[in-house]
Amino acid sequence: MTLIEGHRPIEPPQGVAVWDIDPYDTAILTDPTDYYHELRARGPLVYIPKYQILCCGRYAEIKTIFNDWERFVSSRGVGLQDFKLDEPWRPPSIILEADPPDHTKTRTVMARAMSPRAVNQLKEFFQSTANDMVDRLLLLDSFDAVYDLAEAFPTTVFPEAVGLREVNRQHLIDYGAMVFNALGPDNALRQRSLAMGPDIVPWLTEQCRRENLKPEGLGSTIYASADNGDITEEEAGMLVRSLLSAGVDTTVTGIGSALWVLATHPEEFEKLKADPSLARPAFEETLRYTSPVHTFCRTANLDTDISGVRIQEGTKIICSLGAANLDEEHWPNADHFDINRRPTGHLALGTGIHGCVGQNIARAEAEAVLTAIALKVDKIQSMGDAIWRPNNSIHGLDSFPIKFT
Ligand code: OVV
Repeated sequence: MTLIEGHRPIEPPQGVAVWDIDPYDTAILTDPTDYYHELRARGPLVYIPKYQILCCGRYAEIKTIFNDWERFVSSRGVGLQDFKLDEPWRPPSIILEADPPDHTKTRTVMARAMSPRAVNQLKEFFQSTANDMVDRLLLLDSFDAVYDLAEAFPTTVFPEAVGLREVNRQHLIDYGAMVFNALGPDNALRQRSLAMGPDIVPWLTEQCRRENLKPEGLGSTIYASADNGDITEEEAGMLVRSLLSAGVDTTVTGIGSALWVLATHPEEFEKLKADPSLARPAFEETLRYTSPVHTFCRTANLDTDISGVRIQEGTKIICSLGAANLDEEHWPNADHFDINRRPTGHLALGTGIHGCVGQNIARAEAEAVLTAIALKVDKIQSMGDAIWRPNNSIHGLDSFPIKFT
């Protein structure tokens, strides 16, 4: 059997719209809104000839798929490759790319390490770091929202929270980009990212070892779960790898997109300034409105159906979280950014057993940055064009010159 992008190609199921488009085209990855709209409009599921695969952009169906891990598994990979048929570029994640019961054990360890209590102990450090960073940026005539803040903040606080002894900011960013690009087709984005592997993967793997982690930190908390026998030493290293895979580019993108959306919606920034306690709801609405992780796939592990469509075992479904978060059927005035919306149930952090395990940390980081800005900055002035950085699974800025006054 000839695979396409590492999965078994399927025929279009009865009654499903065929749409001749490449969801991983750079033009769509950088500016996905029209694509999201048309994907939802064409039906609950759409067949994409280029990859002979199904794609889903509606809130209701994605919610169903994500909440049914028994039918729609993660262990066969959450990108286009089916790990049952094709070898992944790195040993699979033992939390992201796993199903119960294996997943249950690793998830429990990670949830404990990043519990609300553990994250509360980081909040003061996050806030003082954000305050200092914003104070320094206020002195500049202009700066890059991405390099100088959205990347600078998480790559300062997160490695410290994990307890990394050695920090290489660019390696952390590039590794995250690699992990997320690898979930897509073998296009230029994926190839260019994976080509960095030899420069980055050995370094990253080394930092996951117990002796390279400070005794205080999330990393060492995970290794404590090896000491008490919940997981093996090797599994602890793999879970630290998961922290570093999922914890950097995601928060960088969320914070960057928050800066973009506040700079381009000054009336919303005024609301935040009038009540800085809106920092969290403002971030939540940013997540809904911009969907930092735009796509994850699932694999049907049996013959089944969704909304009356027959799905064969082995079918990959591209789930467009970005489209679902703008679905007018679920969100009144979906394409309107409103920091007072309280968008409970958005899918930017997933839903179900694989819902973001680091969401407490992500929210704490963003809250610290947005609170500092709300209290210290009068205006976020755009000083040039926002440029987006295409990635097969992440939608975020590449650069955006701004000024704080
Ligand atoms: C949610 C997520 C994204 C990327 C990588 C991982 C998890 C991981 O476990 O490695």
